[in-house]
Amino acid sequence: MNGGKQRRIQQALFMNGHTSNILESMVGVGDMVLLDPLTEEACINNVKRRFYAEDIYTYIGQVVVSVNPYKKVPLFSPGTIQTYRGRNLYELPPHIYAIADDAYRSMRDRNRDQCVIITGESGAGKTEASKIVMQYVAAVCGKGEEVDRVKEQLLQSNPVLEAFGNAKTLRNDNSSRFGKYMDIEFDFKGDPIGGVITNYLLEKSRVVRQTEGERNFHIFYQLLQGAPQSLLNKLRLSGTCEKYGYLNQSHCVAVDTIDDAAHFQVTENAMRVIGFTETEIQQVFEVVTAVLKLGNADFESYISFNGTEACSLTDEHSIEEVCKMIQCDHEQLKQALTNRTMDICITGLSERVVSTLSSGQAVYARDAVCKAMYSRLFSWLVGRINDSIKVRTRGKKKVMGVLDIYGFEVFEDNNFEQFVINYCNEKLQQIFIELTLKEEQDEYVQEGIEWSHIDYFNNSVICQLIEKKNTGILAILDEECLIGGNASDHSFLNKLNEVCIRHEHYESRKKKSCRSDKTLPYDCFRLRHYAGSVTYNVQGFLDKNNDLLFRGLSQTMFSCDHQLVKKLFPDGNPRRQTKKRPPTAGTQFKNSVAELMKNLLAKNPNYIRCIKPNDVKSPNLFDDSVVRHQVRYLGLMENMRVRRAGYAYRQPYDQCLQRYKMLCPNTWPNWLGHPREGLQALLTHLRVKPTEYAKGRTKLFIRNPRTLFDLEERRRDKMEDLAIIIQKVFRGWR
Ligand code: AD9
Ligand code: MG
Repeated sequence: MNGGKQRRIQQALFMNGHTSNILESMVGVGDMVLLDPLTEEACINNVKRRFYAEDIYTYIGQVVVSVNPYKKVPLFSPGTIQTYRGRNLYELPPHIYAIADDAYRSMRDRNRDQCVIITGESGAGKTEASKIVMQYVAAVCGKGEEVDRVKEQLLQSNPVLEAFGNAKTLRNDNSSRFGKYMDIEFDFKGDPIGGVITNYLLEKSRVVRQTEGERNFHIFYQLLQGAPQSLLNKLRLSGTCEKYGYLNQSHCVAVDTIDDAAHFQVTENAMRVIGFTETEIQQVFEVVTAVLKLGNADFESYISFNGTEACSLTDEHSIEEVCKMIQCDHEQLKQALTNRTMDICITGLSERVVSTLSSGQAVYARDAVCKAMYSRLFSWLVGRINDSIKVRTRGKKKVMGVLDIYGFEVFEDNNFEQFVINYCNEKLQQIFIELTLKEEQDEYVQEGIEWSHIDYFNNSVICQLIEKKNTGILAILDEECLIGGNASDHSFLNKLNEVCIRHEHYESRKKKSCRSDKTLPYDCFRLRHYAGSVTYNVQGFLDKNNDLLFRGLSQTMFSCDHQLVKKLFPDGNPRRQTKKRPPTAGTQFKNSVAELMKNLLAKNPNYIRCIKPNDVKSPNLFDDSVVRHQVRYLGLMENMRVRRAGYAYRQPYDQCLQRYKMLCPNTWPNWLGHPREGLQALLTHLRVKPTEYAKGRTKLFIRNPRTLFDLEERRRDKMEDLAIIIQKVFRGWR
């Protein structure tokens, strides 16, 4: 290492409070490719030692492994951001800042669109990591009034979406109950000019039901605990959360780690920064309140004059406040909740038939409209944020995408929601395999580099089981939904068992109780996911996949004079009625995930693999078995082996020679022969050992990051020397 370089690094490390760098780490190794021996035990011990030393980040080549510290660690500050700014990846201790910097500069200087893919199970730290990436990028890119406004809007989208889309679960007090992909768009200088957020399937069943110990979405508690009295009066909200059926059933209202009242201020302020008008903010809270109050409507059954079961509101006044708030006709809403209107086609003629609902069916209808209202509000919020942050200038954009999607989930009782969440995680694992394990090995073969294959589990077989046309689980589910009539969750399971039973990742669990309440035997099936086996309870699969709202209810909502509610139910417009069935929830999800994969594959990926140190959210416990499980299913060992056996860096000959040609008198200023020979001359001149590199058909491969690091340093020194010479020449001219 030359003196200048060493000084610079020491200075940086000193500023950062670190005593070591990636290559000479005091606590374990910073890049696990350097582990010796390369075993699972060594890997776990390494991250464990680093976790206890508050070094939560470790690399595997360019992949960042991040262990959730469950406490504030002194790794994040404006000073540390400046330390990492413009540095090479291996110069400083591992950090998300380093990967964010590398991605940002690669986008800005080399015109390569980037994406940051953050994976890991629920509570592993994905959402926090995504915010750290965004904060870093906001801090290092340009400044100026307009740029600062855009940055602030992009950053403030987080608290709004978290308030409406996150909730306390048993796994995580701030669990994302929706998937989020955000493209941040930059101009040619690398200044942010806007962005686009795509949201994926909100877990809307949470609006009406939560498991014991979990909560509804944060915003309900924020509003009740934090809204000023004047707003509460306007919304006619009084009393505590316990008063509302949608909040009191899970016996969990206050959470130690959450200050709902303070968060309300943050949410409201963020909405203002993004550009929501006061009227819009008021309307949003009216919709939230309407959901809460409608949830308290109750029904009692009676037998109607023609002998069928019917029901009425237990308390006629219970929907009065809701109707006033959303400006809805009281009688129409009452009718829509207690009756169902259907157009039945008899001998070619369409006839309208009205049937009464039992109290159970009315509760179902009430819950359905509340779920629809809330989830559509959420999508509207995303759309509204996008309107504010959308790029208004023309011209070529550079893009950096950040993906933070719900992590792999296994509960005691797993439903349709867990099924789609876990499917999405399978797909993400699939691109990780495609891009880091498979592609890397394929490239060595293509380039003719000597290579012994490393085995890994390719989960495409599980993705196929779920998404295959006609015979995949989602297709079978859709088929059952289309049949209507006698189709049920049970008949769906029968079909699954017929078609999938021989699949090595499918197991029938028919007639076995799979609920914690063992008195209720429900039908289940079990999938062997890449991350572990999960038993799914099929109850509700058809209903959730169908995702249909009785037409009377959507029409009632459309007929409201409340501007926002009306906007949320365009399907209730009698003039827009179509006979065409909307795609099912499963199919919509599958299509949007396919779109996401296409989008990610078109960009240069950067990975953050998040690990949860224990299952009890403790900052002082590193549970080996909990971590071992994650190390296995994240495929970290395979990742290390491929990386170790392979080469850290590769570049086409011509580009590589262009970058380093000034380091050798034979190649500077121009090399007239083949770039491959030019590079050979350069490497010989620099005395790089032949074991350190390999020459492929079109690219040069460099084995060790240190070699690359050294080349970069020499280049930087040379550029400084050249700059001084040029300055002198200019001065001489003057
Ligand atoms: V889920 O799939 O949305 O349920 P995530 O997103 O993986 O999950 P999240 O980022 O929400 O997990 O982290 C869970 C909690 O761990 C946070 O609320 C913090 O309390 C804690 N955490 C995570 N990362 C950090 C960190 N870098 N520093 C301090 C952290 N605390
Ligand atoms: Mg999250």
